Amino acid sequence: MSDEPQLSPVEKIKIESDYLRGTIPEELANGEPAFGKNAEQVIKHHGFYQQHDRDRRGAKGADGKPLGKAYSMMVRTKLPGGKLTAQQMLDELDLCERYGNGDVRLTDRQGIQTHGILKGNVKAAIRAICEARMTTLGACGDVCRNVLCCPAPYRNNAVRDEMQKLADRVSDHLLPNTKAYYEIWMTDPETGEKELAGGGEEGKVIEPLYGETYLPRKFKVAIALPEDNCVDVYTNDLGFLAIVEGERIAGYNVLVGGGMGVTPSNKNTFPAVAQPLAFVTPDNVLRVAEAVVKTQRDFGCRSDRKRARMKYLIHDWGIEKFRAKVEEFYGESLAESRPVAKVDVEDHIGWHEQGDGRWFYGLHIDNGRVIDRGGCNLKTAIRRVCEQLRLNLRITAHQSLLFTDVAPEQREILESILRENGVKLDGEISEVRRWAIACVAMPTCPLAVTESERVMPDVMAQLEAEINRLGLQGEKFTVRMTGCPNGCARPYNADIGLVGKTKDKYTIFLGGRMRGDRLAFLYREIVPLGELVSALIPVLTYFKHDRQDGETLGDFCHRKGGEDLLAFAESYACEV
Ligand code: SRM
Ligand code: SF4
Repeated sequence: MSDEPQLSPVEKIKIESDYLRGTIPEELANGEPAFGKNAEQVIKHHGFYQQHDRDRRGAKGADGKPLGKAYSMMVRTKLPGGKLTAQQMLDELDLCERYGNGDVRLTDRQGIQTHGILKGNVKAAIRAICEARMTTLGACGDVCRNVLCCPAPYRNNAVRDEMQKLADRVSDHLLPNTKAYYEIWMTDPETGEKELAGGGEEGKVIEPLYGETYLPRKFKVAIALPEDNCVDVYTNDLGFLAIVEGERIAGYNVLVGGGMGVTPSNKNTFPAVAQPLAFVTPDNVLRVAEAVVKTQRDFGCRSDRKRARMKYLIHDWGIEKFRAKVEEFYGESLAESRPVAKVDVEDHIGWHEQGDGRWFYGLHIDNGRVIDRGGCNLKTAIRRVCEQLRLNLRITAHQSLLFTDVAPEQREILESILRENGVKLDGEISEVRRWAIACVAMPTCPLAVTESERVMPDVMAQLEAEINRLGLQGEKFTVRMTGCPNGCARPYNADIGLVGKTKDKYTIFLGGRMRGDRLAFLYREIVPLGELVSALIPVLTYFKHDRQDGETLGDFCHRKGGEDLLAFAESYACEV
């Protein structure tokens, strides 16, 4: 018997799928409400997930019999650097109304999700996205996902435009090459004609970069500036931190091995922040990206999907061995990373001059949900802005939206459309809410063990009241909540991370920071939802009284450490 570890079942499914076709075409035509087990894995590579409505779990019909799972699909649009036009946003809004559950969800990777699409409508939905000149290919699956990039459209120097162009180039370069996507989704159902030519040329190896089994796991790339790490570059498998000299990009520090997911039952899993690998000039970014991808492709773990992300390969090998292998693929040795003075973060909310006579407006959106509810007609407002002003848009990695290229005379119109629809402007949103994000969780995420997005507004309201009482409303810190330990809202490098642990109970992490380059530590476990804010009050009180000059909440918690914070919390409890 061979000593080679057994391939995980998903690896076999990928091999048998014939470059991501699998049984999708047949299953699209079989009239069933759901895809089968194997196809469920393959569809992810086409940019959608099979889900079911967890609020309806266990529901019974009038005859008292269980109704069974209410299946639907979540389709994710990939937008490198978060860029889209007014028309593309309108197309997404039409799509969610025609085929989905009526709202769209901006993600913390600058993408758009539509939930609730029935299997019978998924082809029409993906076609509509492609016809709007967007794609879902590579939005999910074991390939390079949406490439993040700072969305701020400052035009007074070329730096940010160059980074956005790079995001497009990296995204194109790492795009799967298979024709399956176009065959399945873009073939005219009546004529059988293919409307878009895609995939490899005849006679060319189908997937020259990925091969037939693609990558061992998802692979994430981000591009940031040290003075504006708004995309949380350190949580990505591969990061590019631009080194600017004068008004031009001299090159990029290459960071590797970030990732947030943890499987509590597997002690060999952990979150990690990316570490420096090398410095490359702009013309070598694609080459080095390819070399890193090939290293993960050939040496990443394919037997255990819980340990298949690149962070584990780097952990097991050490950075030196990893660098040596990347250099082999790269074809020469890599230069050392350049020193970085200071990493900072902007959220780009509010009005900003672009530097070309125009403006952009950053609109905070609570947890990225674009919906009309509770007197706030956000979806209607965004629709009207797009129809009337035809502005360009960019999604931020904080689940919010920038309206860009606003002419001075359009500023007032934009604000009045938002106000008329009950949408709060930047000055009306607290600092803590501005920086907070939550993952989707219930009712669509199959992996959620607790609520997240749906309870976050309430947690925020409680926290805002306490912060105001303590006079800390000017403080800038991140609160991030997830409904399970997979870490979709990046809670493990935040000032405060609230991670769903078991039904209605959370683990509190403290001591990360906005810069995103440090992991938080576990502070308290199994805290009921209703006690989360009261568990944080002693920490905030201690911070208020014992912080050093200019110290942030995350830095304070990091300096004090868990034991000290817990001891203070105990004495605080005795006093009140
Ligand atoms: Fe995520 C899986 C939602 C960003 C780590 N994530 C999922 C799924 C697809 C559940 C599933 O596998 O069936 C969730 C769908 C819920 C739903 O109903 O919509 C989901 N992830 C999200 C989004 C929508 C969260 C959000 O509220 O914005 C984000 C979509 C981004 C996008 O446009 O592509 C999202 N996920 C992230 C991030 C943050 C990031 O990438 O910057 C992470 C942490 C970084 C990382 O990858 O390590 C993240 N998601 C995961 C993991 C853990 C991966 C791991 O290595 O262990 C899973 C579970 C898995 O892959 O098995 C997961
Ligand atoms: Fe689902 Fe967990 Fe991700 Fe939240 S963190 S969206 S619950 S997988």
